[in-house]
Parts: sequence; structure tokens; C-alpha cells
Amino acid sequence: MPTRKNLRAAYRLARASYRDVGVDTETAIEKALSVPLSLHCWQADDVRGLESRTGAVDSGGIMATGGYPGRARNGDEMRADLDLVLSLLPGRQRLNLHAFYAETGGAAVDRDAIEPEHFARWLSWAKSRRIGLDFNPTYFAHPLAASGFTLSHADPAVRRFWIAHARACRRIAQHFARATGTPSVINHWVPDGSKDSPADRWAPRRRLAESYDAIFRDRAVDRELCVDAVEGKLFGLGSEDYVVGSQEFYSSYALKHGLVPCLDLGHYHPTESVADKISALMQFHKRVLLHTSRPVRWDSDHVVILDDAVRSLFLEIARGDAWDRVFVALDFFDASINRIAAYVIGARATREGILLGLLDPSARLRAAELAGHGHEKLALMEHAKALPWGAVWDELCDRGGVPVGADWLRAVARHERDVLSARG
Ligand code: RNT
Ligand code: ZN
Repeated sequence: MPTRKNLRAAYRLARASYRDVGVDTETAIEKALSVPLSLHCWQADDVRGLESRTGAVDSGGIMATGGYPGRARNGDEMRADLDLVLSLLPGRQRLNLHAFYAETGGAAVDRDAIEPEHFARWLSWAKSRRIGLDFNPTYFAHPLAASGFTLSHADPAVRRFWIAHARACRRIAQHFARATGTPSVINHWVPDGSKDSPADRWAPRRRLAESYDAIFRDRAVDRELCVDAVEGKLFGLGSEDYVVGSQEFYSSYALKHGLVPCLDLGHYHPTESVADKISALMQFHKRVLLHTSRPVRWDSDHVVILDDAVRSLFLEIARGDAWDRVFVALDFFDASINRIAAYVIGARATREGILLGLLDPSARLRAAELAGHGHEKLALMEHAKALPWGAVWDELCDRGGVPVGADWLRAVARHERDVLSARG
């Protein structure tokens, strides 16, 4: 572990290097610490949920693989793990809940009947930690999702069930917003689609739009408090040929209805750049929701690392100075490694990406480009890669009051020995 004196010395030098290219590291650190990251609760338990029924039903297009010991088995264990995670992350965090983490005290409450009271324990935990809550209807892992269709199902009774679920969820999100004093982002993702060439691509999309119309018609929900986002994708497990809620469907629907499009780093063709979509979508959309994830050959939801996709995504947000127009949320699940470490790695990598975006010498680069000096722009871009950002990141962690470097691993090892090893 570096001494505080060495950390400070390294930071001073780094600060000077950045000053040379016109970047103020102090401003960057302050801004990078202030961007809220919404931590997905579902890494803690491998996306199983807390309903007694789950396990037997199809996972619905997503899958956590691996058998590392220590998975959280109930809400209390999840919250205990999340407490440790929060203590190791610099900056502001939120918690992102899924509806099937309702705690009903053993009572069978189906998803169309959930109420704010079923999230009372999550809410009081969040309030005592002073963090905001985001939310997601759970349109998967349920018998009425087993066909692969939910809001776009051909049977009106099935659609009605999921519409009722979504309406219940929006009221819960609004309740969270009022109770925590911060708007709740609610993200709608449905697994709907087919494995093989459907005979009809039209009707499910018409039904999906109609179902959403019925959901968002609810006048009892204030859209300032409950911020609705919609997430499309290219394909999923069991929906390889056709996804009803595709990118075109959702960006158009969101634009027409003033909703927030959600872009997940794992939801596109491997050669598509999500970063490039930002400046296009944001000409028209006021805000976007970003799911940081890592697709390895497919939408595998690996733990986020500081890869090119993450870096270029936040570079675009920084260059467009769009921080007030994005919501950043994590979305990955890996059951093959320590789950607390998975959170810390993914959340730190996301915030590192944010810091790196803020440290970009964009003004210089733009000036070189405008002057027609392409060679100078390219040379500066290459130079920027070699600037000592690691020292700035260490300084950020230190100011954020959390372990520097990989020192957090010690706390994770202790927790594994004292807490996780006792879990069956
Ligand atoms: C699935 C979407 C969605 C889910 C979560 C659990 O492909 O990315 O965001 O991962 O709702
Ligand atoms: Zn996602």
C-alpha cells in the first residue's frame, strides 16, 4: 500500500501533467465523485429474487452462470453485502431494485398486487444510508412469462396481468421518490421475442405499444417523481431471431411519449459503438439511462471492467457535457466470483470511466481539429492515453474515504471468511 505521502506526491505530479494539456484535475475529481451510480441489487443473489416460487421457472432471456459460494439468500443478507460494497466505493451511490425483491413476509403476493409496504425494509435501509432508490418491474422469471411473451402476449389476460404489474411498480417507484426525496428511475425491460422466425413481426409490436400506452396512462403517477425508462435489445436467450422491443421500437416510443431510452452496453451487435449513439439520440431525447455491462461474445453480463466500451461511453458524455442528462446504472451478474468483489470491480470501473472522460483534453483536441490539424489531434489523443490518470484516481478514492488501489480486497476477504463461508 502506498503511503499517503507518496500518494500526494504522485497526485501533485499528475495534476501538473494534466494542467499542461489544459485539464484541471481538481474539477474532474469533484465532478466524478458527484455522479450517482445506481447499484443493481441483483448481482448479490444471481438474479433469483425473493419470491418463494422462483427457481423452477425459466429465467427469461438472462442468466447468471457460476457456482461461487456465498450467494445472498434473503433480503437481510443482500443488504449486509451491499453495506460492505457501499463502504468500498467512492462517490455517490443509489440502489436499483427489481420488483421480485419484494419482501412479503411469507405471504403469497403476486406481481400484480405488490405494494410499497412490500419494500418497506429496502426503503428504510436506503433512507438510513441516505441513498436514492431506482426500480424495475420484473417481467421475467414468472409462469406468465414462460411463453417468452409478456406485454406483447397474444392473450389479453396475460397482457392485463403485466400491465397491472407495471402500474403497481410505478406507484412503488413514486412512493420511493417521495420517501427519499429523489426521483426514482424505473426501467422497463421485457424479454418478449422468439427463438425462430416469427410469422408475424407486426402484431406483437402493436400490442407492446398498446400495453405501454395503458401503463403510462396512469394519472396517479407523477412523471417527475417516477422517471420511466425503456430498454431494448438486439437478441436474448430464446429470442435470438426476434425481439419485440428492439432499439428502433423503443427509441421511437420513448421520443413520442417523453420517456427515457435505456442503452445497455451488452445489447448491440458486437461491432456497434454505444458511445456513438449518445450524440445522435441526445439531439432529440432529453435524457438517457445507461446500463454498464460487459458482453463477452454475447450479452453475457460479465462484470464491468475499464474496457474501451466503458471509456468511450463516458468520454462522449464528458465531451457533450451531458452529465445532467444521463442516469448511470450497473447491470451485470456473475455467479463465478465473489459477488461483493464483482460489485466493487464493476462500480469502480464505471467511475474510473467517468473520471477518465472528465480528464480528456477535449478543448485542445477540438481546437486542433477545427484548425485542420488532424495530426496534432491524433498525437494529443495518443498522448492523453499515457497521462498519469491512476494517480488522480487514487486521489479520488482517498478523498472519497475508501481504500486506494486494490486494498479493498482485504475487507472482502474478511467478509468471505467471517460471513459468506457460513452461508450454505
Ligand atoms: C436484460 C436487461 C435488463 C436486465 C435487468 C435484470 O437484457 O439488460 O436490464 O439485465 O432488468
Ligand atoms: Zn440492462
